[in-house]
Amino acid sequence: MNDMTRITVPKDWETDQEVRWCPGCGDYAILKAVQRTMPEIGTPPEKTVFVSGIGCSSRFPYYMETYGFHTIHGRAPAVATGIKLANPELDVWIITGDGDGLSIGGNHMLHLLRRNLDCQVLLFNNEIYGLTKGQYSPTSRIGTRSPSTPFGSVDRPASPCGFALGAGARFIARTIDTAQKTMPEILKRAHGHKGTSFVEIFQNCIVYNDAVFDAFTDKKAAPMNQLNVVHGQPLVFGAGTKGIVFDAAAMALKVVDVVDGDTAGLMVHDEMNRVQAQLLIDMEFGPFPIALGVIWCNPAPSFEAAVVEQNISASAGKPTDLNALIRKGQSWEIAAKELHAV
Ligand SMILES: Cc1ncc(C[n+]2csc(CCOP(=O)(O)OP(=O)(O)O)c2C)c(N)n1
Ligand code: SF4
Repeated sequence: MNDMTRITVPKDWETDQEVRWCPGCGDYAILKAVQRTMPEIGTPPEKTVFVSGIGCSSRFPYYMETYGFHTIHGRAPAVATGIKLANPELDVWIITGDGDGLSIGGNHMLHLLRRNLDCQVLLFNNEIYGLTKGQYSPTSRIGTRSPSTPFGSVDRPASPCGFALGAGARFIARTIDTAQKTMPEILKRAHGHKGTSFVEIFQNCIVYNDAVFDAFTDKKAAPMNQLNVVHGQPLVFGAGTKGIVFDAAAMALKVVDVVDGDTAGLMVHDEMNRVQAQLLIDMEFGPFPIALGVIWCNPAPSFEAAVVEQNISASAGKPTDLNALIRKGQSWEIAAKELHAV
């Protein structure tokens, strides 16, 4: 994050590139939300970089009027790390998919998160490989039929937020592509957080995995199936009729009825509490709603800040003669020899 602010409007963040997603793809709504939020964030486009890997979602940098890198599969974290180390003043956003970020790029994502590079990761989770025509991904549910799992997948899916928490992320949030009202606030919180901010966005792939999130995104189903967590507020859903308590004997969460709006005894969201974050992320959908919003936020020193500080202290009072440094110790000159005629 930096303090170089300039007034912009959403149009300033749009490019002249033809947007090449399928009509109805959830990626459009995310692009719209990001372009609407950037003016509020205030960093000018020339101080902003979008970095992606490979996938439909990873086409995102083409559509943002900022610096951008469409890199190689799963390697956006490596490129983003280089950018931030070279110029810590830049705002760096990583765009990735469940395949790009958790299959081929899972290892890189792990190290980005544990290092805590100051950047924002937006992981578009559509539970499928969209670009390559619908193969199952690490987040596909058991039984997902796809070209690579014609009889239904048998392996248990990974939870992006669970992975991020385990890897040491210090900011974890979850939202939905169509959540145009609440997503900007989450993006602003992610940007304001110093360190890696991990945001999972449920994104509908209308072509290869349509309606997979309908159980909680459908307008009618949403109130009973979405738990919007707010720091310092009791965990309430179902239009105020249901709440979450911590059953100390079972060491587990439990859904209870809220009678006459009495929320006493309900668990209160504490985004700095890691155990609570784990419990919210692990809630089994069905018996429990899905937790959305900022689930975990507990800042820690960022990677690039530590590297910059170390470089400054290591070089303090030392000569800045590169030539002398190269010639110090193990270096020698090769005497010119006459070559044999061929
Ligand atoms: C080294 C390498 N391996 C495999 C591929 C093929 N490939 C391209 S995108 C992709 C998966 C994309 O899935 P996801 O990240 O979920 O993005 P989506 O298209 O769903 O947005 C794969 C396997 C590739 N481009 N490069
Ligand atoms: S294949 Fe799916 S994810 Fe890719 S652009 Fe089309 S709808 Fe979107």
